[in-house]
Amino acid sequence: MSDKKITEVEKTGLSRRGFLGATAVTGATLAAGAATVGTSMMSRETLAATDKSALKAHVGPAELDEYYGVWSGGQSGEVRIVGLPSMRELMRIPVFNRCSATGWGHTNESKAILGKSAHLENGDTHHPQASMTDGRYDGRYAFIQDKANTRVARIRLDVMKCDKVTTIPHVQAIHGLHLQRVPSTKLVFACGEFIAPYPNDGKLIDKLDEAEHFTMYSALDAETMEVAWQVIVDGNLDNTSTCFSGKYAVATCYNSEMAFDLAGQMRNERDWLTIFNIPRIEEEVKAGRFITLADSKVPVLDGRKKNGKNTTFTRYVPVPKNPHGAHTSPDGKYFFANGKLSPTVTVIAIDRLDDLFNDKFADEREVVVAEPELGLGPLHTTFDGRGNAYSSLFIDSQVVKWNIEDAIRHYNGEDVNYIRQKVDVHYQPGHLKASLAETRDADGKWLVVLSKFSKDRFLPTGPLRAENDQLFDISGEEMKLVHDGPAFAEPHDIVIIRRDQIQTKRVWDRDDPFFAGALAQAKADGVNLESENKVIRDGNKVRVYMTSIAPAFGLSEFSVNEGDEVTVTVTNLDQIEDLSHGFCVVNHGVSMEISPRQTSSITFIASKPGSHYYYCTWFCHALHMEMAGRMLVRPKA
Ligand code: CUK
Ligand code: CUA
Ligand code: CA
Repeated sequence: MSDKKITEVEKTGLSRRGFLGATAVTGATLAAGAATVGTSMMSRETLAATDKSALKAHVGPAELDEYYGVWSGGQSGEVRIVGLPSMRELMRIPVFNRCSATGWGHTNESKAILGKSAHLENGDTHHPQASMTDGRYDGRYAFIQDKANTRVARIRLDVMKCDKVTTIPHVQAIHGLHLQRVPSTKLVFACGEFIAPYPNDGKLIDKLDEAEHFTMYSALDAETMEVAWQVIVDGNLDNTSTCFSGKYAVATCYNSEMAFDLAGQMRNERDWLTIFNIPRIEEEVKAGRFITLADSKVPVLDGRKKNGKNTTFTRYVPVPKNPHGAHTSPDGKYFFANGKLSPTVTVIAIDRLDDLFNDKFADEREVVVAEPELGLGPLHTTFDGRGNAYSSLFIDSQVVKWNIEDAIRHYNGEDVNYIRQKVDVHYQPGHLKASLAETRDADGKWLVVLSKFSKDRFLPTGPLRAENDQLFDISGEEMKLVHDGPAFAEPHDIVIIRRDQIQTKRVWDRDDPFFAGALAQAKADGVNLESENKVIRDGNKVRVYMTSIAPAFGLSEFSVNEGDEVTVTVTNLDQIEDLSHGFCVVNHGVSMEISPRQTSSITFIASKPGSHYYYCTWFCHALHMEMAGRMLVRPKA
């Protein structure tokens, strides 16, 4: 923390610590924080001290990383796979976006997965999570939400492709996402962030005060990806986390005011952490004590307080105003609500929640066991598995390492210092995540801090800049910065998985469900994809089947008529690992990936008479340039 930054904050007339306590804080305060970035630089001494850690983080050419990082891609709509500790980007997985390389959003396979939301071409991914069995990664799936278009998607980790997309009904903007960790990931939880009227049909648009407004917490079945149930809540829902027993889920609420303007959302001194009792919710659903809303069959429970009285399955624990991150320590003992506008993080003992739900406490705050003051703008917290927590301080541009048990002792009146270290990050950190910190295996080796501003850390690229994903070695007493990693818009959160916990396929299985539609169509057309190249006409629909073996497509030309709807299905017969082909028709906006043993298909209109080349886009062979053919389009008579 440089002197200049302190001065900047003081200029706003507020003391540095605790200044967000009693007064209504406007967005200008957060903006003041942003204005101070770029003033703290690492000293030469600090850099020297990091040398040893940097050596540990060095992954040489041809060496493999220890971890897979699953990165959200923010408003890019994608998910990225990054190796740790090298921080090398290994793959991009298109999910809600469109992908020129793979044809995601254009191929028939991806359109079938995107389903009824296939016409929406953007997404906003924040919170990746990976499936677990007994609180440990089981390598099956990753899940990701879409704030932009209210969806949740699943990614198969064996092929690193999205295979399911579900639009969540009745709510707007899925933000927080987490999942059951124990006994295994049966449910995925999703927070509808914004409070919206129901029904939202516009009939009350001129007198919205008369409309009922709410949002909901949704649970999806991890296998079918159908919505299992929804719970209407008081206030809104921001971030969510779950315990290690499968019983409780929590979500932060920053808009207990249910306001629609900035000042209104900051009116209350305290908002709350909403707690969901999953077995009790399932009991209600099983007993048929639910409603359905007009346009869906999803069971809906009303989890709102009625006349100050709680339901059996929800509780609202007051926490300082406008909390943000919701997290769980890997020992399964505590939930954490990050203060954002308060310099505190609230620690809640999970072993007190049974008593809370059985109404043993006069005050819901009795589940709070610590509320350490950490610094300005605590957004998120992660863990090293050794009893320490690491919280990002957005406004201070720092990460603070603190000891959980010491914070509890301090809350109980003991004179102990729970802060272990503060380190500058560059700049304005959001999420941070330690290796395996979402699981029982939290190993306290590496910490990634996703900074929102990179400013002077990289060559400037015009007004739009990269974010800065920083890697720290946290294996010792002190956090040591070892790497700055530029990232395009905009990683919000990541999970870090040990490499042996994910087994990926080297080539596709020929009967993979990812391209089941194309296999079924070929079967109906009597085409053997392993050997045949065929053009089948079906009215004005033409289905072109061809193989690809480097460096040639099975067909060097095919003929269609102007206006035909053409479906090209390409099967890559190459068995060699890493030998992907592509299929692109020039001037038709048609392009797709066909990896080893994969079948891919794409449908388009042959709208232009003439001779049009198609060619392979992946450089697959010395004669890759020659891997091309022609689509001959006869003009309408
Ligand atoms: S949010 Cu982005 S920094 Cu969407 Cu988890 Cu906190
Ligand atoms: Cu096939 Cu390039
Ligand atoms: Ca609020």
